[in-house]
Amino acid sequence: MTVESTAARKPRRTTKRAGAKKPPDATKPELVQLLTPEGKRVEHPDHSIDLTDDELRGLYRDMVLTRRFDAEATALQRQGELGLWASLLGQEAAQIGSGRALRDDDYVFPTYREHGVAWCRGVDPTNLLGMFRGVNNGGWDPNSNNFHLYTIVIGSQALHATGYAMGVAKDGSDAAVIAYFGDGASSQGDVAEAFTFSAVYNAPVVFFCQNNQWAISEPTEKQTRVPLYQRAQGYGFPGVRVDGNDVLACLAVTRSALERARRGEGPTLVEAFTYRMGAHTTSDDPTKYRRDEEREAWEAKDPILRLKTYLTAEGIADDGFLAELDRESDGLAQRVREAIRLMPDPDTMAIFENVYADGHALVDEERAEFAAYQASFAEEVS
Ligand SMILES: Cc1ncc(C[n+]2csc(CCOP(=O)(O)OP(=O)(O)O)c2C)c(N)n1
Ligand SMILES: [Mg+2]
Repeated sequence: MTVESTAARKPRRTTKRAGAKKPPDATKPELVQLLTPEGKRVEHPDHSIDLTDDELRGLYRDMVLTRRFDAEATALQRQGELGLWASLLGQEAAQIGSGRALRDDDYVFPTYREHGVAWCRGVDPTNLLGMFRGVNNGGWDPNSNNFHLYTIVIGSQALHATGYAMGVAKDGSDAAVIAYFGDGASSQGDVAEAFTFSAVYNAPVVFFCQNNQWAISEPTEKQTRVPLYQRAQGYGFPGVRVDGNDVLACLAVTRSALERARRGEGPTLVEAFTYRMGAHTTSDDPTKYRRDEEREAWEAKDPILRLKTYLTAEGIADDGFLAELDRESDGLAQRVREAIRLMPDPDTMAIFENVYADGHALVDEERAEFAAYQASFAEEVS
């Protein structure tokens, strides 16, 4: 066979247009990345970003302060000041990138780990602590910052966000809504229903799934056979996987998903591929179900370190800026410690108080049962 005859039998290749997209390969998940783990800026054909030095330093500052606040909260739980804490360690870029993509009039429906998004919305961090101490009714006024209350019932806020987004569209506003949930939540029926409703009603909502690889002790392999972002295709809206440890990519991808929602083109699923570097909560011990090497591999992709490397290499952040940020970080830690020492102890009977406006027989029964249970301890001690 001659070279010519082989060539003649090959299918004709079309001329490659500049910017022409390759069809997605379901076996190879794409990952939008604009900043590599080594701190190098790279470009992506569909997502670009152009930020001022001030904005870049701002993203770094947000991530550093959020991590410091989170570390302080974990320590406060260990010191008996909080009943529980769910750390966001490792997920700072996913939360700050997406949080800074939002407009003030957009509305956020978080799960329980979105301390970085709360920070971006201007929710006072001490309110988060009050909620985990059990001394405020939910934590904050959702409408003050368009940041809904933390939602412990896994996946339910995807439906709340969808309904809210349908309402926003009916009002004729161009605000968008974002729902945060995890890889584990993606298996919930509520999330599937939210995907269906938002798609058929073209709701202006962004589903921001932080795939931190674990749902307590269940790995992502137990949630899905396909990369999570590909699920969107079956519902008829786009899905995109972004490097969740790359704050620039998270900002760019969330911005374009929000813009799409504003244009009335409906929902987008963003899968932020990241890692929960800490325990699920302070009640959990991850050494029981995952290997240290896994965490070490993700530490090399640390979201804060890679931005620091980039900013210092480019001369965007100097020693003076970093030293000032250290001081600000210490100040924040001191402020939250002082605030929590002023908070009262939780009233364990208070959980029965704000369930129904007019009371309820079942709640009364439960209150009485719990009071008797507590009294039984008092008798044992005396
Ligand atoms: C409806 C419901 N089922 C089970 C639980 C118990 N639960 C609390 S957190 C969690 C895992 C959630 O994992 P994921 O969605 O990946 O979020 P992550 O905690 O990793 O951020 C489960 C099963 C719950 N809170 N609500
Ligand atoms: Mg998870």
